[in-house]
Amino acid sequence: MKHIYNDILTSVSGEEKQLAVLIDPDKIKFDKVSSFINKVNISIATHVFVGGSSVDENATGILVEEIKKHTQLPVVLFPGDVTQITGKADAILFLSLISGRNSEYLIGKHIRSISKLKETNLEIISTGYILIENGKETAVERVTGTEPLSRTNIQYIVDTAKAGELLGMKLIYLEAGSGAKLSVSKEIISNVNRALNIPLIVGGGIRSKKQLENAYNAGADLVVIGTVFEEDESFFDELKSPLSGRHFPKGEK
Ligand code: 1GP
Repeated sequence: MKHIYNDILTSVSGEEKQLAVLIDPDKIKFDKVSSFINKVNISIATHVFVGGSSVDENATGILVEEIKKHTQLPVVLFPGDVTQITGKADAILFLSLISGRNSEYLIGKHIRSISKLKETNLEIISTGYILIENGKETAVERVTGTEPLSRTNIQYIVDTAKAGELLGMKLIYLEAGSGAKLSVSKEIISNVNRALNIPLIVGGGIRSKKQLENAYNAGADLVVIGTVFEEDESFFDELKSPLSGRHFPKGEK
């Protein structure tokens, strides 16, 4: 059943904060998947995202199949390319890189994905993907050949997110980039959240419980964390009890 987006909406209106653990198929050892997912299961994580900037063809399908053997959490594709589409997942973030001006990542790859998507039963969730500068070059920049948005031009970031919503996108994802030096600032998150009527995802460079709480308190509805779990699985131990997170109203501007 295709209920993942509705579940996100329900959590947002119930003021529940959500956490996605991002697994990059190129960075996890296959024989470690079950123990890793067991840690995800006893943490506050609500979703498993799977994807990366450059992933070997077929690696995603094999990995998702293995993940699903060990968890009931929804597995959502966060693909860097068409080759990462697999019907073994539950849903896909159908990402359009609206911070960039590379037509391939705005619409081109999407067209080429249709024949593959038609063979799956994936829930397809249209997502406006916005890359924010973080102090060092990210894989997204390199792979897509696009410039991130300046962290200081907050109004432009807000307007980009709002344009995505008005184009009919169902989620906005503010991305600082995997392993970012600077995560997306509280000021950016709160201003974008206030302008939107749709859920807001934030990711990139979040490495501590404090940063996670800050993102929630600024208005992030769903936070994505990858790198810190790859480097130190003991971080899961800090994420076993619910985190505090104030709720900020949407659609104020
Ligand atoms: C990257 O937003 C995600 O696309 C997660 O970033 O790996 O820095 O947690 P990290």
